Amino acid sequence: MGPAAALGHLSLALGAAVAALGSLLFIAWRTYCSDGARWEPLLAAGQELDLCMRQVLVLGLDGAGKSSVLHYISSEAPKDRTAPTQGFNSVQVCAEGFQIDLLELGGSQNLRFYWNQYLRHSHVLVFVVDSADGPRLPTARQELHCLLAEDLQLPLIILANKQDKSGALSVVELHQELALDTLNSQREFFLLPTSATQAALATATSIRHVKSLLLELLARL
Ligand SMILES: Nc1nc2c(ncn2[C@@H]2O[C@H](COP(=O)(O)OP(=O)(O)OP(=O)(O)O)[C@@H](O)[C@H]2O)c(=O)[nH]1
Ligand SMILES: [Mg+2]
Repeated sequence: MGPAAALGHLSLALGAAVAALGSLLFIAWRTYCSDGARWEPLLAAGQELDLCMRQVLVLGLDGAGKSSVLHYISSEAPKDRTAPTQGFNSVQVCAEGFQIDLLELGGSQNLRFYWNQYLRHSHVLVFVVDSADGPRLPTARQELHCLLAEDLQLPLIILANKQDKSGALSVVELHQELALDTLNSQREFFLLPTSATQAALATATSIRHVKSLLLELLARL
């Protein structure tokens, strides 16, 4: 085995170890000290008992904007800087009788291997796409369809993110690029244009729409 191949194996092994450690830390965190950001209304202590717990899985290639979208959903503000997610990133919000755990798994190639393991614990899948990253759309399409083949019913929200960028594909173009016409007819799916920027707060690309759609979908389950 050449040095390049050995390095490749080493980086894969390291990625797997980081992901496994991340999962363990997540479980420990959830068990002992869960206290994430809250969606309105804020709750008094003990009120959590009345809430329905729902998990939303947030996936997509690295750099698509998953962490930015989650930050925006929980705080209604854009994030100045985001670092690539190593392992997972979780945000908890409460709204309309639900406690919603939004769980992002990092999108780098070595972490995608673990994505499908979280599908069966989730109530909705949110798949974030960088609409301006044309060269990687085929990879996004392939990863999305692999996931969907694993679970035929999970409701799906695709976010056509970074609509503020020049050259961003429209939702119509993305519908075609992602081959959404081939999805099984029983699958409920939505394709929303988004932009995780302050300027988008008052526009049709607002992430606020994602919040209301999520609540609507979760209420139906
Ligand atoms: N212009 C623009 N930039 C965005 C938008 N959303 C995210 N970004 C930027 O894109 C970069 C990557 O965003 P992240 O949120 O870290 O991406 P991610 O999907 O979480 O990536 P991984 O954690 O590596 O899987 C950051 O520099 C963000 O500021 C958007 O809607 N518009
Ligand atoms: Mg991230």
